[in-house]
Amino acid sequence: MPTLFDPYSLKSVTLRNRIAVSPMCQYMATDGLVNEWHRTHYAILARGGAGLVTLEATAVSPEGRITPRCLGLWQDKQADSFAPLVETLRQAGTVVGIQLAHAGRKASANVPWEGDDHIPETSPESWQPIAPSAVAFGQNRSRVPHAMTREEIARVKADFVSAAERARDIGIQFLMLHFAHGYLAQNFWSSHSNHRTDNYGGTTENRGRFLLETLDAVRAVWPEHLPLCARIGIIEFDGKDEETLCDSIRLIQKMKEHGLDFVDVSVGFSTPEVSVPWGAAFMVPFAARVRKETGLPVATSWYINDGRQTDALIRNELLDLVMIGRPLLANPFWPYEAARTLHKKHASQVLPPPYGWPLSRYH
Ligand code: 531
Repeated sequence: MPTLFDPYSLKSVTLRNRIAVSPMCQYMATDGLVNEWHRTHYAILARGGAGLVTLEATAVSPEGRITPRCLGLWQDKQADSFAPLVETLRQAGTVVGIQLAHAGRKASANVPWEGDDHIPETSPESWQPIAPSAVAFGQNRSRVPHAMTREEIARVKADFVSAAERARDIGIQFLMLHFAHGYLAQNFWSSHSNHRTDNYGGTTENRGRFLLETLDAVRAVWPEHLPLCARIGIIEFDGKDEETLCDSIRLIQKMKEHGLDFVDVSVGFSTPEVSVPWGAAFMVPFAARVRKETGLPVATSWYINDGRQTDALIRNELLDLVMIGRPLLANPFWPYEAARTLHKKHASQVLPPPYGWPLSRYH
């Protein structure tokens, strides 16, 4: 029976424990470049003891940014800005992952604390979002996207590939494709946003085509010995949940055949008309079902913040990793706290020596 603090191996990568830092947008970049904010923020998280630090949603192209403040990997100079950060995190003993993203019809937004809505079209800061169909999300993202041509679909797949190559070349070891949260891939997958009549729309096979083709293209450049993961919105909470779940599980089974190694189970957020049953660990039963029905290892996130509960999720083999987000913003030393209280571990077993040695010596 594994515990939260047993190492976890996937392909050639071994995490020191089963705690993963969930990708969390910082919206602090300019021109997609890593800066002092990111270096400090991620170093604190890595030094707190997590086994995996997943860098936030990083855009594969300029129009794929959620906001003007998102990180990017569409240029070599952006990769250069990531490289020392990756090295710092590795030295702190964590495996470094990254979430590659294209925001689709939710792109060109103000950062959450400045409205979280689309930037007005008249502003020079805004740009034209693209999506499978010219259908707006609604509510705070009501700008109508441009319906992608087949050339644009091919170009975005190529952008995912170039960004994956850059991530590989700077030593990132865990790649997560952002196929959730109402961003571009989810726009293709969901009939809320995909009204296409060509072979990228209509049937579930057609709506899954962009996701599978992007996966194939990335897998071809992402080393076989390194884990390739996707965060997938498997349910919308829009009233058609069992159907969406079954379709999503079939898609994931296909993705497994196409080389996907790990699923981060999440919510679709494809339409504002939903009632999400927010509550402690509410996505765990869905993640466990994906795990059982696909045989792939899984993680999930959302309101998982109690150490004992988290340990139980791993011990009961419902999840393979836990993605912790906001609790780590409140307390980057959450892994140390959990290790101490649950497993009577010494600080030196979780923290880097300059913290672990003194804390282990004088309790
Ligand atoms: C979802 C979220 C909602 C409320 C609290 C935390 C997170 N996200 C998902 C994001 C961006 C912003 C909001 C991404 O998937 C990039």
